[in-house]
Amino acid sequence: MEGDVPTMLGLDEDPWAAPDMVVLPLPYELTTSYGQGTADGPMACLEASAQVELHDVLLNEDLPAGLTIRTERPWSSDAGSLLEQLDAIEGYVRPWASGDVFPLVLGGEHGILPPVLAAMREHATLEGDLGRLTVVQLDAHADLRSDLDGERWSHACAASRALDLGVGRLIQIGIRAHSLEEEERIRSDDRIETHYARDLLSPCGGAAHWARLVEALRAIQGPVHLTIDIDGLDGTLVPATGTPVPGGLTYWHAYEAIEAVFAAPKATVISADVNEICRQEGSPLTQFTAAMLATKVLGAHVHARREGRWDASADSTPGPRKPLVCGTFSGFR
Ligand SMILES: [Mn+2]
Repeated sequence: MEGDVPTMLGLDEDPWAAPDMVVLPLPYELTTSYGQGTADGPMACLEASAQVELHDVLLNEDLPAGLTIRTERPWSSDAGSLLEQLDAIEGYVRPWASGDVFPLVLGGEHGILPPVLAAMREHATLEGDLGRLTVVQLDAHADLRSDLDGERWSHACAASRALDLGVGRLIQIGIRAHSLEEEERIRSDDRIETHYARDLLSPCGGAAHWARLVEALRAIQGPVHLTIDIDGLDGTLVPATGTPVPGGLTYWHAYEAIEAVFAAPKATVISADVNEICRQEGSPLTQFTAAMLATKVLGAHVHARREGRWDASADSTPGPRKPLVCGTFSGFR
């Protein structure tokens, strides 16, 4: 790989090979409200990924398991307005959305979700209609506010804006910090199914709640986007993320949720993101945890391919792909 961008898992990459999986570093930080540092998060995660074991127990082979992973140049944009930046994110992801490659986005704040989904509308299984898509969200926060301090495109509104774009179903896991407005939205919008951390991790009934959730994940049908806000994990595991929250998922909860979604016999996970990654100083724990989850996503994807749950619908184009010009978000002006 040219330049100073580390590759996913520290693998040697041939930039001219046709990729099966693409890792898209998306250092976007415009509206993060509390912590700082999501812009550097994707780089920190890629660096940490070199220390992650290549072995996934689902595969009898080390990653990349005979497939090709490409780490793209990080997203950047000098667009002036927030909406133009969201357009630029959509344009950065779009070349990887046609269905020949599995895209894994490393963020960046959760505000990347709407433009990533807008790009994925081009996927062959969606044919432009996000109503067919199920979004599975691991998160401490519901991200269902209508706005945060007047900003509709804040990371605190990511799930609201995804639903505005027409997403058919939203399954939330690990939620434990939300407003009354968000709770009312959860109750009134039948597209939303929220599994609260207090139920999933209850000292008495937690295991039964968790088993029901895993069953629900395995019953999903159709195309899925998996969005993992690392603050869905307990704050002790990701202390450097923008808003770490106690009372969250263990590593094994997140791991099992990822495996369950990819193992759903009637679903295809078409894309994923791991977001709100920040570089932790003095210990690599936050970025290493993010890298472990990102690697689990790739391993689960490879396994799904082997089980016939990935239909590469177009021939993969070798070589680099240029961002496309997209205008979904500036159209909201
Ligand atoms: Mn979030």
